[in-house]
Amino acid sequence: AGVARAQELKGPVPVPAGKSLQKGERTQVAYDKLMQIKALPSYSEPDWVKALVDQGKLPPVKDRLPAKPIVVDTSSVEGTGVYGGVIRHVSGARPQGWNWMAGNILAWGGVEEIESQCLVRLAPVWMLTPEKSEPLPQLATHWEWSDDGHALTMHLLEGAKWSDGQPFGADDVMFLWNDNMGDLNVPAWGRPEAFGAGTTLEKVDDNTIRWHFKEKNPATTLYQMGFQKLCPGPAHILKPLHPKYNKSATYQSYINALKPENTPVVSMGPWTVTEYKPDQLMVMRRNPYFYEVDEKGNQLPYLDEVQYKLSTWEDRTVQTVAGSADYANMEDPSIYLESLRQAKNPDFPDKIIWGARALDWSVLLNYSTNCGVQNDRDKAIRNLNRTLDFRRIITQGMDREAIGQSLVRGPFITPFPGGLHLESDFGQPDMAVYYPYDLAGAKAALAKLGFKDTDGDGIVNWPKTAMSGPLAGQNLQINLLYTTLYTTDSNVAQSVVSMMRDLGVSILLQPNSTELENTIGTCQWDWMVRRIDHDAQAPLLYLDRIAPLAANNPEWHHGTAQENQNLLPFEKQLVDIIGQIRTEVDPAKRNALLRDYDKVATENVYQVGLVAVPAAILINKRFHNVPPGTPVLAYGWGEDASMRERFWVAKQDQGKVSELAPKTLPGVK
Ligand code: BQZ
Ligand code: CA
Repeated sequence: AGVARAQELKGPVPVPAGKSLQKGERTQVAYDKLMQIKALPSYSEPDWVKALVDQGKLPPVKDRLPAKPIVVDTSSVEGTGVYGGVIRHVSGARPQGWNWMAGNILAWGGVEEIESQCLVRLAPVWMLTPEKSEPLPQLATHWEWSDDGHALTMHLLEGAKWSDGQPFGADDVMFLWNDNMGDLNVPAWGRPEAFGAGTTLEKVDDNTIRWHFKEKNPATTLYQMGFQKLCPGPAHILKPLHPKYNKSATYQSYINALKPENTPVVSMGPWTVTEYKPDQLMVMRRNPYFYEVDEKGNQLPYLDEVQYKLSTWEDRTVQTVAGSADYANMEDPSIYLESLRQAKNPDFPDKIIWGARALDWSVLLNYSTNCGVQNDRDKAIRNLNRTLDFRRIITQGMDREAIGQSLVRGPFITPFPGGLHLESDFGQPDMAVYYPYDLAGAKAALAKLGFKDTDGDGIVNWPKTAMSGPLAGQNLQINLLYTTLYTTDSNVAQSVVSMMRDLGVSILLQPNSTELENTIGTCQWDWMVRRIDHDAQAPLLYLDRIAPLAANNPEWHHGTAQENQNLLPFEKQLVDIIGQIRTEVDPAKRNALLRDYDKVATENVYQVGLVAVPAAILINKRFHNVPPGTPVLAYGWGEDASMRERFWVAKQDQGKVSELAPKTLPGVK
């Protein structure tokens, strides 16, 4: 209703369509073929690992594997691999520590997807055939709903072990749920409220857990049980360090309990970090207890080592193009043209797999009225951010075509109206309400809101009314937080400054060179440039991040431990739509509801979307089993969507890159 108010402004128009860059075949495999849970007659491992077994340094492979391992299909790619070889990654982030249950950042770039394994696996869902496109097994192998639709029983990988040989089981999951997610002093990635009000988790036995839901058939809950929410860490190590169980521990000591230099990291993943050199590199070696095998019983992974060079995100693309690294999500538009020019060279080292426009850059406006409000200035800015007419003005003051062309010329970038991604499984061009660039209208509407340049310096001044608080009469100046870890974020922030200046709004840049998550958690920011990517591409996995279901989300509207968010009327509508999605068993109806969500979110300019950008996977040609058509971002990032544990390198190519820690295993001396 309120949406029609800003009469000065042009009304919605269709979003300009983009040309698709995707081409080539796309892997398709049936759910029950991709992964099976079953015992095989015999198991194999690399010869040098077998030698360690023979020397008595490690139990035999069949005793290291679960009773029924996850048998992964290789026939839908190139087939059975050979052991050996290395993949070299680059990350622009740095590990904060290894306590992922307590929200530590491990280094991104696919590190978390190796170290933290979750109840279900989502990233490879993109390759499933449509008859059964659902979360895949990971630490939970199978599950069943009760007849009344209120309970979900999950069976865990029986007999699976952590990389230090200690048993994995229900206690690990219970510790995550009760003492991390359920403890507001721990900045966990997920909160119990996001699983529906009143949801509880019960340990049935060491290998079985049972969820109890107040709602009937919350089918989409399974999508919340994967990366990065339901990924237990080793309770046998962390429980004794948690303040609830250790009187001399504090929350701070618990959160930082596993320092980056504490290696080897204890993990359930295919490899684990065995060496860390700050600002230089991390080495990961194969985990001898990893729970997957191929159809022939060869324990995975095929590659013995993963290296992470610690550099910048842009350098990831540059090094992969140059052949000194092996994998990049090419996501920095300013170097697309140069990379594509080099790709014409016959010696170009990589395959290029283009994906959908799955990345976006947006400006988030802080809506929080209790979190991080330190004074009356903050209060006035938050209230302004919460005013729809103001958000319309800001969004229509953004020239998205110009921002896109300034990042990279050509057909790559399209305007992004905010909300969810149009190029996604559920997306349709007309689902978004898109308010076009209209500088004159935006200026007029700003004046009508009472903001006029009373002192002739080109910046509008706050009206002398109660809404302005201590800012009455001052220039309208807003702080804009952005990360300097990505060049694109810096470039976008610069564009926002100049466009807002044309509108008469002064922007004070707040560059941040650590992880934005830290500042987001404090709520001490006005506006922020943000790449939202996965939440908008695969919202089913992140329902808790796109509307205020719990106090810790969305990033731009937090509550506090004491007080929930003050929801705007349209946010209540969004929460309501998400409630319907949670219990909708029909995927087609779920998609329709996601489109309803998008309409409400964009009509109300929930965030100021700017540009939608396609990305490409660059991967060195020496790897086999890279699934054709792997998306950079769908149900997870390309690193996990491509299933690295199945990658292999032919013997004659293995010498091209040497291992840094040959023939070593984490924790085995
Ligand atoms: C991909 C990804 C894998 C996080 C991160 C980073 C964080 C966000 C996001 C991407 C990086 C890479 O993205 O840019 O290509 O390798 O790691 O985890 O942007 O700042 O908070 O959500 O995934
Ligand atoms: Ca002024």
